[in-house]
Amino acid sequence: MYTKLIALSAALAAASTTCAHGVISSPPRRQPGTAFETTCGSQIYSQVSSDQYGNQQGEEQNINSQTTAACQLYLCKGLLYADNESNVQHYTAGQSVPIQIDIRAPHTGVANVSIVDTTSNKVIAGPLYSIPDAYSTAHAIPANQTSFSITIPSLGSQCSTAGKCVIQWWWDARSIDQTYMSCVDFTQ
Ligand SMILES: *[C@@H]1O[C@H](CO)[C@@H](O)[C@H](O)[C@H]1NC(C)=O
Ligand SMILES: *[C@@H]1O[C@H](CO)[C@@H](O)[C@H](O)[C@H]1NC(C)=O
Ligand SMILES: CC(=O)N[C@H]1CO[C@H](CO)[C@@H](O)[C@@H]1O
Repeated sequence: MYTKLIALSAALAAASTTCAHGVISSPPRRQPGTAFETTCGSQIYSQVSSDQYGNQQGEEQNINSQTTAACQLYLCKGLLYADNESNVQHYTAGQSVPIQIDIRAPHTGVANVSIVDTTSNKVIAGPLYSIPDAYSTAHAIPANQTSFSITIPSLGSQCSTAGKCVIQWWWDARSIDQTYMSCVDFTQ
């Protein structure tokens, strides 16, 4: 009986650490698919497919011999354009793009939204929106942390090829070492 209780509380603790936390809910975000599975391994793929709200550090725990050098967990949590070719938005310079964030479990941190070049994993514009006291557990989350707009800058020809650029939402909760990313593929 005692052993059963311990097993149950361990299972509940595991559930509460894996059940969480945040994604872009609109525009359509990068989704897991077979290219991601091949690149990062079936364990990371299963984890992200069953819960897209989880953090990058959680994925790291499932790195194994199937995880290739091309798996970049610090870029869109490893999700790939190859799985999202029919999922690309087109934005013009100066366009205002509404962003919706869905938070399942808050953790106080900082968050921002930037344009990232996926070939170099470098921010090429931004932050376009910054949230210094993000998704706090200390007070109600202000509406402008989950619903806001960004203005797409002029990017020249840098983002003319699909797959090259993403809008990346980044949320970092240092106090608990959890980092969340969610990406929208787009061209300009
Ligand atoms: C966004 O926030 C992260 C985490 O604090 C930080 O590392 C990154 O430099 C920020 N991005 C920009 C473009 O400032
Ligand atoms: C969000 O709204 C709060 C007031 O609720 C304001 O203090 C803050 O500056 C706003 N943040 C941004 C990024 O506009
Ligand atoms: C959500 C979504 O649109 N996913 C698409 C990503 O791209 C692949 C490959 O083109 C499609 O099969 C998915 O439907």
